[in-house]
Amino acid sequence: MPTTLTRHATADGPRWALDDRYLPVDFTLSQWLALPGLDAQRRLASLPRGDVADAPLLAPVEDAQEVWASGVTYLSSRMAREAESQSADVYQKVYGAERPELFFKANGWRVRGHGAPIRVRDDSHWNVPEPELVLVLDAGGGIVGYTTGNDVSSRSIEGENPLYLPQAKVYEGACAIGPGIRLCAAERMRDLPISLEIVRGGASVFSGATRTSQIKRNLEELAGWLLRELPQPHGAFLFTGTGVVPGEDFTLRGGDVVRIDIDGLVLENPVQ
Ligand code: DO4
Ligand code: MG
Repeated sequence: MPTTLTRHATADGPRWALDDRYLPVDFTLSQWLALPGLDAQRRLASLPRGDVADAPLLAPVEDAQEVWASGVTYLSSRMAREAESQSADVYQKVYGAERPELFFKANGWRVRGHGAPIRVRDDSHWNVPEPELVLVLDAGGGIVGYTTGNDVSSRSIEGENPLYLPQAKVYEGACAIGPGIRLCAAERMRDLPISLEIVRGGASVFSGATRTSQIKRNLEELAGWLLRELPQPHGAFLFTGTGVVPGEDFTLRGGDVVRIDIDGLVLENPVQ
């Protein structure tokens, strides 16, 4: 069965590939994700495949997909936010509540791919990467695969007031996913290793790791909440929260390189 979908910048425009071979020019993620439950992987496997896909990688998302994120799904994320915030109880409440925290992160066209620069805000003095499993959902909310994501965030802006969350989380260069979409069932995502490494001037300045089994909620539950009153006819991407939080003395700097590895699917981005 096929395993990885990637998107490439060819001379004729963006083109999808499956396991390093181009799919037909008219293949779109939107159309593929629009048909929920019809054995998505088999439909892909039956498509003809062409030349080796050697054009540069793009983020594996189209303009039509929205990218959403869930938060405070790991205990470590709750603890870090409680410590930095003037309004600590909101994190405790949402961690224990039935309804998860969900927030809009990016339109597909704004997302950065593997190798593309990410950014920190000029008006924020405390900034971190957030390494996260990102679910790829079909139009029915079914989980068809995952990709590796970086929910780059301002801790100083969110810490000042939780109502500033959209400014802490949604700005140019704050969302990266890639390098491709690994096609697999949710069952295979329940205990994946996630690691984060930040390199500065050739030396590692932070490293940390967790596993997706530390997520407090199940993945189908998160997907279900997202689609509850918000149809996603072209499919959608859903970040599942971070479980790796650098210490309070750490902030990202221009020139850093952020490397996130989820079970071998490695997303690397320089900080602009
Ligand atoms: O509550 C703020 C955002 C949480 C988040 O992005 C995370 O836990 O990953
Ligand atoms: Mg996050």
